[in-house]
Formats: sequence, structure tokens, C-alpha cells
Amino acid sequence: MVEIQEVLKEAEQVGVLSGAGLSAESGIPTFRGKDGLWNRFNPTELATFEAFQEDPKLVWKWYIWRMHLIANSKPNPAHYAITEMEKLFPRFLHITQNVDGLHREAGGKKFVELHGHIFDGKCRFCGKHYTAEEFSELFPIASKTFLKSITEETLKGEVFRKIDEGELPFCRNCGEIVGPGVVWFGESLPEEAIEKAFNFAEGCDVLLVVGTSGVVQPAASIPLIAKRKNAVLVEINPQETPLSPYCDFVFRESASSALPKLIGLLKR
Ligand code: BV8
Ligand code: ZN
Repeated sequence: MVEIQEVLKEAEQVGVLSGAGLSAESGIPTFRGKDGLWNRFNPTELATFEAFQEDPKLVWKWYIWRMHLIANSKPNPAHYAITEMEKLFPRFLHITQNVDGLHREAGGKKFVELHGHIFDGKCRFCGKHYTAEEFSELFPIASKTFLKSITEETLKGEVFRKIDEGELPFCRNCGEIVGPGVVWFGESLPEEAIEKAFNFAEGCDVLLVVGTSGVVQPAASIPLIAKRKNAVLVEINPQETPLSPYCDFVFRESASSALPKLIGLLKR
């Protein structure tokens, strides 16, 4: 069998499709794992526009809790390895489902965020988008700097109390309550991101599928689109997934151990 080293050495266009497993070793819980978020919360009760309209305070407390966790996390070696890949291949793109932005903190430039960015704001009533900076002015308790400066008990005490008392982000445009800048279930993905991701996947010589359970659509179709155009698929995941049978190479290990190893092979 051709070694993965040769395949990568010849590759001109390389993509990475990543999911929550990429940030697991930064201390951010995944969605469907044993200690996953969805085990403690029900996604349809929280990550949908209906849930938000039903109980915006509950949904905002859940997101602020996650944003606090992310604000106090750092990229892990897997994020840095992906950033390094940007320079190792003539054409490279990191297609992520993650909303935590750790790939940005790791110096990544060539990425698309299929499911948005958790520190941005999105008004689902008038469509206005708020960048992370604009949103932190509108909703100071959602700013990274503030969240970095408080403990979990301040978060669950004072901050949650403020939200309960009605401190929420009201849209500058239409006055309605602004939600987090992520893609919820039932919402379509950002046109530009999905277009760029699908086009790039079709031209890939190699696509690395890192830390995703491959269940959420349409992201989970990206590896199959690449495969149909003869890409070599590489799965990096301690667990088996529905994508495993389509993969030419499988690393049944964590992203932060496999990715730096792959970089090492390339540099030899
Ligand atoms: C849409 C953002 C329609 C919010 C998220 C029935 C069948 C098929 C599809 C559907 C269906 N019913 C509904 C749908 C569509 C639905 C969907 O796919 N549902 C699934 C659950 C069945 N999809 C949608 O609704 C999408 N929109 O379809 O719109 C439409 C079309 C046109 C016009 C209008 C509307 C929107 C999907 C996006 C939802 N948003 N999150 C937030 O974060 O709060 S989903 C969420 O799941 C995250 O974005 C996450 O990235 C994504 C995927 O999960 P993973 O990243 O894979 O994470 P997971 O925990 O599952 O797996 C982690 C993996 O890592 C595991 O395999 C684990 O083994 C591994 N791992 C653990 N540790 C490590 C590791 N790997 C490496 N190293 C480690 N250390
Ligand atoms: Zn608005």
C-alpha cells in the first residue's frame, strides 16, 4: 500500500474537514461524545430558532456558558499543525464545523467556518450580522475579554442573574433580540462558505477528516464529494464513524497526536 507520506508529498490540493474533536483537547466538550454537550442538553431545545423565540434567556445562558469555556481555552497542537499545513501545500483549505474560533487563535488564515462563529451576533428578525467586536459592544457580557476575566461562579451567579433580569442584546436595527452568530438546526449554512467548501473539496487530492462524527448535514457530505472526485480520504478520530468505510487511511487516535506526526513526515 502506498504510504501516506508519498500521497501527501505529491498532493497539490489538500483540505481538512474538522469538527468538535479538533477542540476536544483544548477542553471544549464535543457534542455527541460520552461527556458530550448533547448528553446534558437537547440540541433541538437549544440550538434552534424556535427554542430561542420560546426562551431567549435560557438559550443565551447556554451560549454564554459555552463562550466562557471557549474564552478560557487555548488552541492545542492539532490547531497549530493545521496552521502549519497552510504553508506546506500549494493549495490548502481548512473547512471547519467548529464555532469556537480556536483555529483563528492558532494563526490560521485559510479557513471557512460552515457553522458560523460563536462570538458574532446574528439578528434573525432583520438579518443584521454583528462581528465579534460590534457584538461585544452591544452585549458586553458576551465579550471574550469580559468572559476571560470572570470565574464560573460569577458567570452562574451575577451574570446569569443579569440575563434573567432582562440584560439581553437588542438589535440596533429592528429592536428584536439578537442571537449568537452560529448556524442552528434547520437554518441554512452561509452561502459563500458552503460554496467555497464544496468547490475546494471537489478539487482535493487529499482530504483529512479530523474529529467529526460525520452525522450533521450538509457538512458530512463533503468527504463523499471529494471521494467521488478521486480524493484520498484520511480519517483522524479515536472512534469509528459513518465516514470510516470510505477512508483510505485511518488514524484511530487523537488529532493532537496524529496531525503533528503527519507534519513530521512531510518535513522529512
Ligand atoms: C440544514 C452550531 C436545512 C450551533 C450546529 C435527518 C437526516 C439528515 C439530516 C437532517 C435530519 N433532520 C434534520 C437534518 C438536517 C440537520 C442535521 O444534519 N441534523 C443531524 C443531527 C441529523 N442539519 C441542519 O439542520 C443544518 N441545516 O440542513 O438546513 C435548510 C436547507 C435549505 C434552506 C433552509 C434550511 C444545520 C446544521 C448545523 C447545526 N449547527 N452547531 C452550536 O454549535 O450551538 S451542529 C454541531 O454539530 C456543531 O456545529 C458541530 O460541529 C456539528 C457536527 O458535530 P461534530 O463536530 O462532528 O461533533 P461530534 O461531537 O458529533 O463528534 C466529535 C467527534 O470527534 C467524534 O467522532 C469523536 O470520536 C471525535 N473526537 C473526540 N475527541 C477527539 C476526536 N477526534 C480527534 N481527536 C480527539 N481528541
Ligand atoms: Zn434586527
